[in-house]
Amino acid sequence: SFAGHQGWPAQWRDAAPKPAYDAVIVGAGGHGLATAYYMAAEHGLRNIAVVEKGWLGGGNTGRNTTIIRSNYLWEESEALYNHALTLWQDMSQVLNYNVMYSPRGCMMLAHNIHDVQVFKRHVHANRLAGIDNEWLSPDEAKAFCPILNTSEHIRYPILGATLQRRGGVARHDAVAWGYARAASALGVDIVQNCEVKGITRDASGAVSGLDTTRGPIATKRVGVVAAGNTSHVMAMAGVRLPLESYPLQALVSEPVKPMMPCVVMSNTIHAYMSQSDKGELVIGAGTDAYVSYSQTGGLHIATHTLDAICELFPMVRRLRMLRSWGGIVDVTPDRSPIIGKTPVPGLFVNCGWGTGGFKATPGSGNVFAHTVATGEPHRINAPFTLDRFRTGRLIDEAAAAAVAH
Ligand code: FAD
Ligand code: PYC
Repeated sequence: SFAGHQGWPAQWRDAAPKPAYDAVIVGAGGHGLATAYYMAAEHGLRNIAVVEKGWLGGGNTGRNTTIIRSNYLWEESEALYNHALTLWQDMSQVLNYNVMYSPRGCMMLAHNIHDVQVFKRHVHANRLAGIDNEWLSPDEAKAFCPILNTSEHIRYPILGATLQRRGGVARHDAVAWGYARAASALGVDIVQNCEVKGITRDASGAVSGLDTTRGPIATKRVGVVAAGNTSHVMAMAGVRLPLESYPLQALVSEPVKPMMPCVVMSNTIHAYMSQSDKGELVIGAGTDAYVSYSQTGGLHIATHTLDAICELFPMVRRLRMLRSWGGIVDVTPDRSPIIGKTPVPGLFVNCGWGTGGFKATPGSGNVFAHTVATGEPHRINAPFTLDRFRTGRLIDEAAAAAVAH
């Protein structure tokens, strides 16, 4: 190439599927790749594969806006997301791959009395659990993020904000690539362009294999990590899940010099923003209002978000937008994920992360690896059962999910 980048070795083996494996993970997003990595690294399973219908990291992992935080309300979620946040701290060293984790602080804005009360409740809950989170006055919020418009005369004035200083961003592609390279080096087969079309079962009803576009694969253990497509894949085994799938959109501006020191989110007015290392402002919306598998999304959702962004950060008003895109997010009724066993022996599922699973990637992979490898949930994902929608032991994180959905 004209840049001189020639002859670089492939970072992972482009494997062809073998006829049989000890376990197969469906979906090579960050969660699936992390699962395979920890299954190999921590549980010694090497005869395993990750099968991916497209290209590795091309799903929501490559489409998300990379916000990382662990300021959730309930103890179950605090344990899960904080497990992930702990693993983010030294992920670059563990994988020997720079994932550019940047704990620059994640601020969530309150615009009405309800927001103030709910966010203060989160701050108290987090601090009781030993998780950093603090309440800022409008002036303190402006001191932390000087481009914020804290005027009392805007349509939704800022009444205060929470700040999790360990929150921040990371480079999404690098997370997928880092886990892929490390897993491949441990012997995991990563098979791209391999769509799962069927899940086969033996006479007892247990999983016996997968039908894929690259042929049948025999295996007694399958972990489905197919965000945006979970309902379809699980239906192949006759399992119905309480999921609704929505488009979620994001967009980036033309690159500018550093101007935005942290992440700012506002659930109430459906907008959030950070600045990438390239200089682009990374902006996102709430979900589209209807269920759909169209990644296009409604234009009015993006324009409404830009209205809110322009009011919150008036100095960006003349910037041009470079690109916009969408991903499909699988949302559960309590806005918490499902990570665990299913009614089908040998079939495990990790899904329902909705708008907020990127931050959980290392923790999710770590506990799901334990679940698939041992057949039993890790203590951290034990509460995140499918069964909770029958027993009523829900983990309601609708407020902490932060992005309106
Ligand atoms: P994916 O990366 O989507 O991986 C699933 C894979 O399964 C895909 O590659 C897909 O091709 C594959 N697959 C599906 N069906 C099959 C099949 N039949 N056979 C084989 N393979 C199959 N979260 C945050 O924490 N912070 C954010 O700032 C954030 N921003 C977001 C912004 C947007 C616009 C979107 C769309 C999402 C955002 N999220 C965010 C959510 C986050 O992206 C997801 O929760 C997370 O990336 C899910 O990871 P995953 O590895 O499970 O899914
Ligand atoms: O979960 O923090 C989040 C998030 C931000 C943008 C989309 N999801």
